[in-house]
Amino acid sequence: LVAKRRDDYRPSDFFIDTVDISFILSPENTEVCNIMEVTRNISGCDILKLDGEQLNFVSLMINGRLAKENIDYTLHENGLDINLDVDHATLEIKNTISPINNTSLEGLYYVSGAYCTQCEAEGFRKITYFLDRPDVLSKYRVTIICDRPELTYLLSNGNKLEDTLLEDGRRKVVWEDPHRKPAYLFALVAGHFDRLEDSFTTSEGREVLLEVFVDSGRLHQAGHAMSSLKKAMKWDEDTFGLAYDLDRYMIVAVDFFNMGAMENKGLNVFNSKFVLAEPKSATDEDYFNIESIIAHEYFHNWTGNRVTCRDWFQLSLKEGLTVFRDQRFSEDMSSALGCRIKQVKVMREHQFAEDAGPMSHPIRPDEVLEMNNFYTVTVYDKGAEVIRMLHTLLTPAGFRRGMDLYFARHDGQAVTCDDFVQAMEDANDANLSQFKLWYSQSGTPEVKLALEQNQLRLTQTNKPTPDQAVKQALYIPIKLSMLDEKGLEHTVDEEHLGTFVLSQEAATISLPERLQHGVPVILTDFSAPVKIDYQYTLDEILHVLRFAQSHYAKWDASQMLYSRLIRLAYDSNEDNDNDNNSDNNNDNNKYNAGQIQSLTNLIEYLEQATLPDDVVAQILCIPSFETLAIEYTQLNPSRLQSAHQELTLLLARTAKDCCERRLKEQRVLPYRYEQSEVNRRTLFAVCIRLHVLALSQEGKGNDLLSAYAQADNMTDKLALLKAAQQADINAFDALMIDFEEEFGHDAVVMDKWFALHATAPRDDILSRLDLLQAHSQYSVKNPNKVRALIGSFAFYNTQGFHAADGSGYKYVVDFLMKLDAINPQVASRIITPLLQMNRYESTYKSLIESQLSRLFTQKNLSKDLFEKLSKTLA
Ligand code: HT7
Ligand code: ZN
Repeated sequence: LVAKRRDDYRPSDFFIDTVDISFILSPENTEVCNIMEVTRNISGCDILKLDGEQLNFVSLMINGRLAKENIDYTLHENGLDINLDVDHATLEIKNTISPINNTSLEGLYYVSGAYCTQCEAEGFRKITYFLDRPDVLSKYRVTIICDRPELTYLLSNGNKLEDTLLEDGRRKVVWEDPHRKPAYLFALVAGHFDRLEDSFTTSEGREVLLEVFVDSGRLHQAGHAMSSLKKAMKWDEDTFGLAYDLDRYMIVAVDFFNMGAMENKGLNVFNSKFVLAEPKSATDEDYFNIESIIAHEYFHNWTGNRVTCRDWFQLSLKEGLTVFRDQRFSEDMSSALGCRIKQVKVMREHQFAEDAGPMSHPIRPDEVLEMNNFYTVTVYDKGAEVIRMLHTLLTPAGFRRGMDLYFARHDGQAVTCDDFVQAMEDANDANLSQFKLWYSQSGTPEVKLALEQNQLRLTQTNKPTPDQAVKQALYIPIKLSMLDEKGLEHTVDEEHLGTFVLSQEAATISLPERLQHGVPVILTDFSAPVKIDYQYTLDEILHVLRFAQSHYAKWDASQMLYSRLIRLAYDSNEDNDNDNNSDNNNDNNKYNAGQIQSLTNLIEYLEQATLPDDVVAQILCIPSFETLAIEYTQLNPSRLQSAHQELTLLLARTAKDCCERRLKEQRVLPYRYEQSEVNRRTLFAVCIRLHVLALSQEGKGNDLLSAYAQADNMTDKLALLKAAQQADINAFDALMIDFEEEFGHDAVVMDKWFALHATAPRDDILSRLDLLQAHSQYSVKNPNKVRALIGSFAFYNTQGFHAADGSGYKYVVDFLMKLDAINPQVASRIITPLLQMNRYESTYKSLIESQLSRLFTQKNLSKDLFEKLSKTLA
């Protein structure tokens, strides 16, 4: 197994100008006939090396002549080498594939009565022999022939040219895509669907037919996806001047899909959980995600499809940029603050951990063994943060100028991240050479802040990561201000724009006298993807909470306070672990009066301030276990879990009256997905959870069952279920039975049920997981089910997964041994929490290590797991 390196990029020896590909569909044996016009690109090259995997070769014709094996071509495990010493040729390749046996869900697969493709990154080579690389752009004509009349739709990219019933009763449909595209954007879907139709007239006057295809009986759940699509189309015209370029835009929702969605040209394929919604089955979060993912795939039409990646190392060119675009869209459509907090949580909970682990890589990786392993939070979310910094530094108008130039220069091309930054530089007459280090340097920078009499001193540290020993100083925009003793806020950067750029290892900012005892408000809005180190006292944190003007800064202060208190409890648990006589039961013992008072002060502030519901809700949320874990070395997960639980209980007691009052004040209206109602329900969810916890500590129950029965929507139902799961296990069991009775038939909703079971803190969790794997709705071949059950357990059931006897680790590894042979891509996602092995205390580390070593010796291990295990165990 040899990794590919970014530096080894060479242009393709040949191009494929046109593809005329026909499919005679059959689940066991689909016949593929692929006619290509090929042009030589590099003179002197006389072998055309086509990629091909898991294909049954039938025949090859070169310019109408039947080619002979070992004379005209050679076949090998990964493709077909054709001797071709000409500048142009027409090739006709026939092969067969077996979609029903394709459980990897990459290439063409057949499941639940429908055919579907997934070609990004390198799946087209599982359909036919091809130059399966993103810098080979071709025009496609696709013919689909099917002998099953019950498959109402035979779809592919572009415009439909023909739809005929053949004399033998088979149906033939022909599609043509006028835009040149890389093979990864090819799609074919054939199945029986219900169809929702609408239209959109673009700013250029094009009348576009919009179609959403869903499983039959689900049409009433497709409306939100359709209206999200129209909003996205309008937003991209208004914000970036980008209009749609085909007469038809199709979205198909399927139950079996490895990822969230795929931006195939004109024919997006979606995981059904990111399309289907109605109030009784989808939460506010589902509504939000659907809107943002529909937009994300739509935005790819320009950032990814019209201008694509030269090679897969450039993935962030399209993904970081498109995530940034969908984030801006969501900020405009809903609550900008709520969006930003969600984004920051993803960075702190997942991306920082990836950067600190064995898979650490820059947003533009240098070395890749299995490309599917690099669709990561680093490439996507840190990539979007890098684009966001450009947006901040160049201003929105400057950023737009850069985008305009990027499209003017590169429409129809396959380009690099450097090309993108060059357009930004040229359009703004800016020098971004140091900024570009963000593309090549991995790891999370730490910025230390010190208040030294008359100045603020900022120092950045970029620690070595497993992939890169040497680091350089980055160009870091830091939103920064100072609060004086009275709570007045002042800018302190030289230009007084509120953003200080730290471009060297260290820098100082001088402070006027009145600020020399002030309190810094730092990294507001998470202006750069860095960690901040400043030793606030608890009172200083409360000062920021009370007086900072930005709601983001207030929320961040609350998170600092909670993290600090959890650290205190963690350290005191360590003392107690070493002192067996101590009384561990009273949580208040972990804290002194001043520390308890800081929490009381926080609640008092919430009671007297008039903050919007969503801000209050966010401030009442303690950082997740995973977010906190990244701050610890030699982590003892069970001790951190106890410390987290202790603070949660203390917060529930402290906030009891506040939550009770806010719950009473709630004016419940029939469900509408509308921001003020979303904020109200978010606050309800947080308050009910804390309230039930507070009552359970007093030995009192809460009538969750009747509240659940009255809830008219899934958001409130799930809030009540989660409250019960954390505090009242009897009510939880009863509600889960009720839930299953009501929603047992709905695959998308049942994923929530599986996830709730998998994250329940109970001692018999492993036998529960066994039972759940035998449930009629569960299938190991369905990625949504695997993620909901085993993924949720591994990622979020801290107590069960980190059981001191190692049984949780063993359970997951046993499962991965089975899953890897079925679907390596999904196996490679589920393994993520185990990759953090080196950050745990030695007992936990060796328990994980022995399980991973066992997995590593498994026969026929996939490339996906091999790459991650070899780095982790190195
Ligand atoms: N470009 C698509 C995502 C995709 C993907 C995601 C995770 C693992 C493998 C993958 N192959 C393709 C969807 C998108 O980003 O819009
Ligand atoms: Zn994307």
